Amino acid sequence: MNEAIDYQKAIPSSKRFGNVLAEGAERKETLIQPRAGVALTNEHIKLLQFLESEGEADLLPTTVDSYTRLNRYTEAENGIAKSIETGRSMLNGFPIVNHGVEVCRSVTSVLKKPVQVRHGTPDARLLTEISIAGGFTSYEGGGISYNIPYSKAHSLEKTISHWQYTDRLVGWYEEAGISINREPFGPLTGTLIPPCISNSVAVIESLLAATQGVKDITVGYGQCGNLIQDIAAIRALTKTTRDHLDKFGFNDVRVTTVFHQWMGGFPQDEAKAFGVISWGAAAAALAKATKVIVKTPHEAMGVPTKEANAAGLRTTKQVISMLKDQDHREVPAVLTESNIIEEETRCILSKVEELGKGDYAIGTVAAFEAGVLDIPFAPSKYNAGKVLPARDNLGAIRLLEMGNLPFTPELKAFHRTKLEERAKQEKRPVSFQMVIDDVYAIGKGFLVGRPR
Ligand code: 8ZB
Repeated sequence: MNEAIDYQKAIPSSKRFGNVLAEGAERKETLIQPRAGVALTNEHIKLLQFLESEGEADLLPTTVDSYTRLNRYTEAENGIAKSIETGRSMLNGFPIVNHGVEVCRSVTSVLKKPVQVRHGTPDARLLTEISIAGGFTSYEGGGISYNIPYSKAHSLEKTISHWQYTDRLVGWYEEAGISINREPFGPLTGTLIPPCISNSVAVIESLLAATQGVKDITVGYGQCGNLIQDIAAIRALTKTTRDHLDKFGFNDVRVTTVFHQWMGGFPQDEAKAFGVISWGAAAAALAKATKVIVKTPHEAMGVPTKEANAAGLRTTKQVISMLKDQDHREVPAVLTESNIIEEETRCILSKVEELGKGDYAIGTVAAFEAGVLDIPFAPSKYNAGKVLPARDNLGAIRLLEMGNLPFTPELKAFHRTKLEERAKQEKRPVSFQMVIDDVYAIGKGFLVGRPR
């Protein structure tokens, strides 16, 4: 620990993730960040340097491979060996645990920009230890957001406890004077998630992190596609997170936001994919998100080449720079939508708090059991799976099945009315077919999945 603390202390301020975010927020400038990771160290360094120079990235990632995410280190080792043998990456990310602390330092130290670990690991305790000692200054994930959308059989009690370990480790660094940025994974399953559900999870994970001593949190949200709803969601997310942290005495915790460009199915045509990317860039800029996570024209195909990755970044940079002087957060329609999201989120969070008798960790487990928290399309057997979303007539995401979400009768009626408007327009009843049509719509070139 002491050696790692000394190593972190020597990292210049311009390369500390939290500082760069805070400076961007101060300038009201949306920063851009890609996803990227390959198996071998030299290739990974070249990839990140390319995204820095040719992609104009403000912030860098190291995306971890799927074996490491599942703690399958022997298979990760075989992946490294096969990559050396074949001369191409046989893993879908950089296996941080197998490479170890010194190799991680050789990556993080050679770059100009701050680097964050991005993954999807239910039990990330060892990965966190190695990552922070390895010089990364930001770390993604949380006990809910890296469990329920990612896994079938990990219990929430266990993953919340595993992530309390990660957050406590970050808290320990904080107490030694080193700030490590933490980012709960906002988009969850990335499939038609209503903002109130992702915002609720983001607030809970922020509270759980702050409880363990985390001081710098970036809360996230995945683009829905309706501009008003997207800006409102980021506005509500900022407000609700701040309010809840303050309520529990965490006034000294810094909050920034991340907007994820469309996380659902993409068109295969690269030109059309750039259209989707641009629309996400516009929404992020108009919402004044602190940073935007950028997609690539290869999204429908798989892990992108470095050229495709840089192209997504430059497309985004162009739109962001053009919109930097426009701020749509106080537009009347945005305020109306933001108030609805805030009210829905309040309903969910106060029920979680009640179920946990003031303890959000206990409340979260009880809330998932009761379906008070319910993430659409999640694979986990600990998720009720009763909630079904669909788009309204303007493409905003509403709820067709509300399961056991603790909404007021007025909120329930609001969702029903919105979907009835669409049903009338399409001359078909509100039904599961709408859900299916919406899941595939963007890949086919539309936002709302209308009947042909
Ligand atoms: C939950 C995040 C999914 C997104 C991208 C996927 C998808 C995963 C890599 C990557 C570049 C990688 N992703 N692994 N992008 N390099 N090694 O994360 O394409 O967009």
